[in-house]
Amino acid sequence: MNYKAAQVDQVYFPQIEVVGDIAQSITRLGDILGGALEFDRSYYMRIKQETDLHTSEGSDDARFPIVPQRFVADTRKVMGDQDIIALDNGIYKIWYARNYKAYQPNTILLDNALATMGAGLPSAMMASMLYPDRRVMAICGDGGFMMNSQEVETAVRLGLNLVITVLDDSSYGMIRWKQAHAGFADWGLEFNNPDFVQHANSYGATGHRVERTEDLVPTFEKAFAAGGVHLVDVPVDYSENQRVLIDELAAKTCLI
Ligand SMILES: Cc1ncc(C[n+]2csc(CCOP(=O)(O)OP(=O)(O)O)c2C)c(N)n1
Repeated sequence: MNYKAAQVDQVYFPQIEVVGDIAQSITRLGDILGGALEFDRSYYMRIKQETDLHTSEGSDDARFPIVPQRFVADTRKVMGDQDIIALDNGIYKIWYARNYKAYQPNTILLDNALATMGAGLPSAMMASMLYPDRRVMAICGDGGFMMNSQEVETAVRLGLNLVITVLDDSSYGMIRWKQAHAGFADWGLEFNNPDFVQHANSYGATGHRVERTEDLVPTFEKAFAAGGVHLVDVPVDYSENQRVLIDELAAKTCLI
């Protein structure tokens, strides 16, 4: 249901489409069903409260390496309503989609269909060129960042203001999660990284490594205040993937 007709493709093919104003369309559908869709505000408010409570769990978790609930919450703290995050593709994308509230349109950039790794940094660079007065942060996994890391040179050469967050688990976390979900052994998805601080510095950017969870917000603030291109290497602990994105989800939905 939307103002525009869907762009049908291989992975997005709605079977029934209603093109038009969502509120009016729902009201008219409700009329056809004899008022069965009557709007009960308190019911939806309760769902919203429960969702907010659920997604705020762990946002102050002090563990190091940093758990997803905490790094998403800390990102939200340093980004204003109009500021833009551009996500690459990895398991953190699911955590940002669940936990990061958008207050303005087009302030979370992510590509869901092809989900190409390596796209996060270039899309952040374009956002920074189009909106030089806003804070822009690229958020990448270590695997995805290394697929296009040479673009740090372009960002520095163009004089962009940009923070690149590299979520560092020395592995293809998303595929580890899928492997676990499919009941396979944890196999073949770990790798070694370069020293990201030196890597960034060698391009003329400024590298930072977060060594304590409480340093994440101040490091982001320092980087945005200084201007220019900054890379923040953030060690992450993805052990919550199993509990929240596999066990809890299965228990709550019976869908997976
Ligand atoms: C170009 C490309 N190759 C492979 C994939 C499949 N894929 C999706 S997520 C992922 C792992 C991402 O790892 P990383 O960037 O380190 O992020 P993490 O999941 O660890 O947070 C892979 C291999 C893809 N989406 N795009």
